[in-house]
Amino acid sequence: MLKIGIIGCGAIGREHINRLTRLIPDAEVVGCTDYYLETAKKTAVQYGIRTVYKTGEDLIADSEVEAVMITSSDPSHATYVLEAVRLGKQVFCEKPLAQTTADCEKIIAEEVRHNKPLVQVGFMRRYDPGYMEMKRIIDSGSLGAPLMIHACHRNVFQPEGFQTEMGITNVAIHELDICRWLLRDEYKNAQVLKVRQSSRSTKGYDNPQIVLLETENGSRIDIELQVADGYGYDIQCQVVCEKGTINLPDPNSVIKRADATCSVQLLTDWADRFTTAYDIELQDWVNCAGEGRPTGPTSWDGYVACAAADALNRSRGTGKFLAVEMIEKPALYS
Ligand code: ISE
Repeated sequence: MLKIGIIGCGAIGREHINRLTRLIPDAEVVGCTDYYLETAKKTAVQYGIRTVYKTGEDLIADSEVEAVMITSSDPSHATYVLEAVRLGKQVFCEKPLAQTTADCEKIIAEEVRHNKPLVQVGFMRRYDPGYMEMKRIIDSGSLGAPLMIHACHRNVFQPEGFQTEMGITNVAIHELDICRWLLRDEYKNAQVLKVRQSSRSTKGYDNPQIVLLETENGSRIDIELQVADGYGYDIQCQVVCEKGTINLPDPNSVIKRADATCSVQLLTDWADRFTTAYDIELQDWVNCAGEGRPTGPTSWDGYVACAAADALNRSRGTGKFLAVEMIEKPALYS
């Protein structure tokens, strides 16, 4: 039984608590905390969690907590991850791992000091059956080398306080991880473009943006990023290979024929799109972290996505591709 403490009881935190308590028999959520203590208390009552901690640091320090799940606000992730790793605890951290590459490097240095990976980053798309099948086909070599990826990440709306840079660090970060995973390749250069703006872009942030990436092997990736599309939550991905193309399937949906129209309902909430992936991801983390050997996306993967996001955000308005700068990969992650 893996005893887990959760830092952050917002939307994704409660989703994960729900999964851990209802679907995963080998997991026990023993404690929780939140920036808003009332939220933590309510969550504890709802899920029968016995301890509510005043701070994330208190939760991490308690010897009762074997593994820490971090689902707090993006800017708070790095401090909690670092502290938990310092104490040698298993960590699951929602994306992004950190806001800066400097913070990712501190986490990596701490894992190197322990001589083992302790962190799994919440890049759940790697567990999505659609993406997994795409990867299987690419890895089989049956379609030849992958040459390009065309992807779209479209959200219906964003909460108050959303900023242009978050389009990369909070939203397109999923593509920054999944594209290099699909291609087994690393990023060389990155550029973000501001294109004709949607009339729905009234809140001061860029929408849409186009993300362009070039890999070490010369593959090209373009990602259309809409953070307020007004019609649905729509994730598309096409990999163009030498002998054919592979497309991410849309989620299953009933096809309705009525009023001389054939229609398929689209999702609107991102939390509903990758539910199977989240289920598999958490089960996998509990199995592997319980045995002290997490096998999912590592701090290094979190770092690479952060380095690419950094280059993209720095490139905005320059009209240039910028190099994705990274430290040498420690042997630990090979
Ligand atoms: C959210 O955290 C996600 O993970 C979604 O995939 C993304 O579309 C959304 O914009 C993020 O806030």
